[in-house]
Amino acid sequence: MKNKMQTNQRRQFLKNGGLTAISFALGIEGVFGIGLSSGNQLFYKKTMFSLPDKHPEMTILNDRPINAEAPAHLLDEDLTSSDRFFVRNNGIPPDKKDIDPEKWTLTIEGESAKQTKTYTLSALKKQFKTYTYQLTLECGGNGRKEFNPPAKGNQWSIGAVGCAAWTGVRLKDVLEDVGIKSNAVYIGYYGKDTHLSGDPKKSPISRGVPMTKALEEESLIAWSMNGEPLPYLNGYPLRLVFGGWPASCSGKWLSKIVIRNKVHDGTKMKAPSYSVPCKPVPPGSKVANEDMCTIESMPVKSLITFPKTGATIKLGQVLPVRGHAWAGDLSVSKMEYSIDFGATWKTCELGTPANRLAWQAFAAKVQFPQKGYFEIWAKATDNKGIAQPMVLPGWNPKGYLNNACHRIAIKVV
Ligand SMILES: Nc1nc2c(c(=O)[nH]1)N[C@H]1C(S)=C(S)[C@@H](COP(=O)(O)O)O[C@H]1N2
Ligand SMILES: [Mo]
Repeated sequence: MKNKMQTNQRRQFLKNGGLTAISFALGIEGVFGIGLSSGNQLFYKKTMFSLPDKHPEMTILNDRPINAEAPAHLLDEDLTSSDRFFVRNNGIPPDKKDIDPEKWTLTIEGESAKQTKTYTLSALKKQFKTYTYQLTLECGGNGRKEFNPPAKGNQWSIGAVGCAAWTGVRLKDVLEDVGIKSNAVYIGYYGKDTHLSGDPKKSPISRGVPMTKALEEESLIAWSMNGEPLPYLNGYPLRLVFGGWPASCSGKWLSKIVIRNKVHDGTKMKAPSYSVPCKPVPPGSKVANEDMCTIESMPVKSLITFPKTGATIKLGQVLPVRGHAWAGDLSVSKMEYSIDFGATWKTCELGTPANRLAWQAFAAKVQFPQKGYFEIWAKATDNKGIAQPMVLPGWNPKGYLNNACHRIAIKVV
């Protein structure tokens, strides 16, 4: 059974003729005429309706399950507002009217838990110290749209990423309160969302992280985003947040955590889900599941969030350019831009992260040598010296980990 919100959205889709009709009605947002039809997110599509509590300019990729991303210019803020934070659902969220934060509970159990213990949300808040961290979440499939041969799944452009201030308790503190057996290797989560089929025995997604990541100081069980309760579509009232790892590890509508004595084997934990070939393969290859490795820390990446792609500027004017850069478990140590398709690079100013696993701001003042069409490309380098590739990195069957340089179009008149 679809819940009411789903039904309403579905109806709205039908009214607009569904996704196909919407894509025909798109307007190119750039201020100047012709755009590249494919390639690197130089022009944005605009959908004609919006999701509850989400910005009207969010791009909706799917309505069942709901998947929506932000165009780059919406991500210009230091911290991503909740109405601009992407949504990646694998199933149907619990009905909003059935969620009572007063009655919400979290159970910790599993082979490697010393006991089974259930906490109410208010007990979590009272019993443990509260922490706030700015943590970057990016879907493992962000950038999938560019892969060729194409990969099935949500055709994310560049906006399945955000950095917010998350408030909650340390997962570590709660796990230690329950007691962790010495043979523990992994944690897995379960949420209150339901499988698309409606089968209550099936879980839409149940992933997790190795104990080392689970026990990091910044790994949170969070109830708040940017000082407000979590947005409904982002896991209200409780979720996990593991900055720097595929956001699929960060379980929403969190109701249970299992401490496992082996790698968690929940839905979408095994290859090919959230996995890439352990060694590089030619584009279009078939890869056996046993030759795939689960994605852990995400690669270095950056996004130009100002100006909006398609901006026009007068020759001689200085164009302020800015954005964010992040690097999974690492930090970003260098940020560069190019206005000649990567032939030459100049250094950007780069900020320090607010805390570990937060994205970093960058800025540059850009001048153009002549009138005409230009692109600004941005390239981040992590603190191990690894930079973003300029073109699509290693093809993989499910289209994960595209961290190619972001580009925007500029017309100088
Ligand atoms: N319970 C639950 N948790 C979930 C998901 C989901 O469908 N159900 N999707 C995962 C995936 S694939 C991603 S990328 C992130 C997205 O988090 P967001 O929707 O808050 O941006 O949530 C993860 N946690
Ligand atoms: Mo994801």
